Amino acid sequence: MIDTALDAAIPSSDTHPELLHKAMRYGVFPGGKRIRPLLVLSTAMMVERVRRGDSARLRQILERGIPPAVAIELMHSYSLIHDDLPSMDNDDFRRGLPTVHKAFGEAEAILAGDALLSLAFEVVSKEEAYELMGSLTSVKIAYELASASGSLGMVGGQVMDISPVHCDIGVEYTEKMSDLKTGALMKAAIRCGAIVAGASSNELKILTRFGELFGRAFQVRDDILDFHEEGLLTFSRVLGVEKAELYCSSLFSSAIDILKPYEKQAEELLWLTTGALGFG
Ligand code: GRG
Repeated sequence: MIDTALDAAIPSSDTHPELLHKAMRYGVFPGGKRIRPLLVLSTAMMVERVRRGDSARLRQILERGIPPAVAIELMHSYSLIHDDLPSMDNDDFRRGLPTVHKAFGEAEAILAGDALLSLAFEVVSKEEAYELMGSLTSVKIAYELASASGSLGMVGGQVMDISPVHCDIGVEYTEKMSDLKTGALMKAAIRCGAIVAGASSNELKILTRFGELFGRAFQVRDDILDFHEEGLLTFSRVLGVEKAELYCSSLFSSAIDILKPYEKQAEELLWLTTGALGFG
């Protein structure tokens, strides 16, 4: 569902300007794990099940969740394209393929990222989307995306990551950086799922806390897996791999504890959390 909707959202490779659309598609397909859109949809299903949860309603909720799910993956794809650029991480490969700037040139990669970011907002605010989600929900989703990705969110975290660091930088800095760079978009994915399914303010609060724990644990897990990569600001470096593993387990347990009262109603979210955080 997610890939079909992503494919429909991005202009075809033979639409002018062809090279730009090819580069945008190259950054999105075949893609990675699609964790953020899965977070949107799994959270929306949980909230709907708590409310009523008959299968017709669940199908409707999944449909409503598609615009935010697509938008968040477009935003994630833009961030990875820009993160790989020579002025940032300077990576030649991503997901086993040459990075977008290696395949299409730096200027085209910058512009493909820019266009994917704009497209994310187009997807959640066009008529089709606000008719499906309701116009107030559409505005709320746009706000979640904007605030999570800006200077107080993902871009702010990226700035912390690339700024010259001192050797005494510790856990607190790494936590703040990770919460912004990686966590903000994950938390937004969960909040978007909750909002699109009409969560109460208490449910939104609970799920926001879950999102914070998920995002932090995801970054700790990623740092443990990437231990051998260059870079000072990773949890496995500031804590040591053993402590980082314990930290990841404790964040995972706290996240699961939040979902436990929901049991079967949170089935997909429990499955996704266990797998994505490496406890499957
Ligand atoms: C350039 C504005 C800007 C932001 C970049 C997200 C990010 C900020 C940088 C990515 C650097 C990185 C590898 C961070 C570790 C956590 C992370 C976001 C990993 C990649 O996410 P996955 O595992 O990727 O969901 P896939 O390939 O599955 O889509």
